[in-house]
Parts: sequence; C-alpha cells; structure tokens
Amino acid sequence: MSKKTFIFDLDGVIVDTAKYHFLAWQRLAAQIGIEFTPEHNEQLKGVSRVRSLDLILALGNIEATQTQKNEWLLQKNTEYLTYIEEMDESEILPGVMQVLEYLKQHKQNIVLGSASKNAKPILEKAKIMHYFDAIVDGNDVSNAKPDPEVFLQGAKKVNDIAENCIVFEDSVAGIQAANLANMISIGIGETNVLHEADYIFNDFTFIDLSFIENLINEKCV
Ligand code: B16
Ligand code: MG
Repeated sequence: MSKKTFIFDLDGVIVDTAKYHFLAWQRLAAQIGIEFTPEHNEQLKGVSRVRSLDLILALGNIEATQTQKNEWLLQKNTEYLTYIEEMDESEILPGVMQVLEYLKQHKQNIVLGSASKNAKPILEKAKIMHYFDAIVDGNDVSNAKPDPEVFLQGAKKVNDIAENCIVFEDSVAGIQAANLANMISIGIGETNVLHEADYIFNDFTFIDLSFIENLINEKCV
C-alpha cells in the first residue's frame, strides 16, 4: 500500500464545536446590541477569531478601537474555553474514529489543519492527539483559509508533496484552500454549499473504507 497524507480540519469535521462558538459569539453580540443568528454563525465556519469579530461588528455597523476589540476577543474566547473544558471523546463526530483507525492501521500520514488557536486542547479533551503526525493550527499560520498556507505547512511537516495530500473540510474557504494547494478536497457537509470539492459526503458515516483505500492507492498526478 502506498503512503498518502490525510489532512483533517477540526471544527465541523472532527468535532462539532461550531455550537460552542455560536453560544459565545451570541452572548458577546447581545451585550454589544447586535442580533446574531445561527445563519450568521454559518458564515463564521473556518474563519479566524479576529475576522469573525469584524464580521459580527459589521452586522451591527459598529466600529471599535483595537483595545476594545481585544477585550471582546478575550471575553469570547474565555467563554468558549469553558465549553471546551467540559468536552470529552463523546463529542467526536460519527464515523470519524473509524477513518482515523483505518488510516493509522495502514500507516498513512495524519495531519491536523485548523484555523483554531484552541486546536490542541480540543484534541486532548477528545483524547485523539496521538493519532496525529503533525498539527498546524491558528497559532502557526499568518494567512487564513482560503489561503492554502495551513495545508501546505501540514504537508511540509510530514515531508510530503501537496499532490499526495487529501483534505477533509466543512467550510467553503477550506475547500478553496485545499484546491488552491493542489490537494484532493473532500467536503463534509451539504453539496449545495461545498460544490467546489472533489468529493462531498454528508458526514463520515457516508464514507466507505473502500473509498479511503482507493484514495491511498491512487497514483500521484
Ligand atoms: P479559535 P476550523 C475554525 O476552526 C472554526 O471553524 C471557526 O469558526 C473559528 O472562528 C476558528 O476556528 C478560530 O477558532 O477562536 O478557537 O481560534 O474549522 O478551521 O478547525
Ligand atoms: Mg471547519
């Protein structure tokens, strides 16, 4: 069997932390006087913390000083971390473990490519840190998705070339980043949202292990 590099996004692919981001952003938005709905939250998927705040402030046409923004960012993250603190492996999304296990057994590279600066504590809480050969998160990159930097850094960390990498992503920006990196993109979510992906599955329970086996054995381009 050949060796490929499988890069996983975190929020929305491995765990459903979007609901916690939502609760924390919603409380902050309400405090500032902005209505923040689940639909708005959709637009923050895969988007960095700083950019997320800017998008929320734009909803309410609010301008703020950098000092004020930093305070709000800290407040949001402090609340978000209280939810993360309570997390455990039961919050791993259905079907993910089966794929991680298969890749590990078949000695494939497994890499994390996330925009989150909280990726490591989340992996620890979910008790799956040991599956990953490399981690690239929001602390490592300077250019957010759709810039391919996060995935290119991931490939580099395991000494692989981009054409040998497969990316699992739930956000449009993440799929675009994978495509720009010349990697195979697999969208996890809805077809009408992630239509730019090479393959799309509703969730990991729809991924057959024979599909993963074919990806592993597919020749590099
Ligand atoms: P943090 P991903 C992203 O993670 C989330 O989808 C996005 O909603 C969040 O704002 C971003 O991480 C930053 O998260 O505040 O924890 O640094 O999907 O790229 O794994
Ligand atoms: Mg995501």
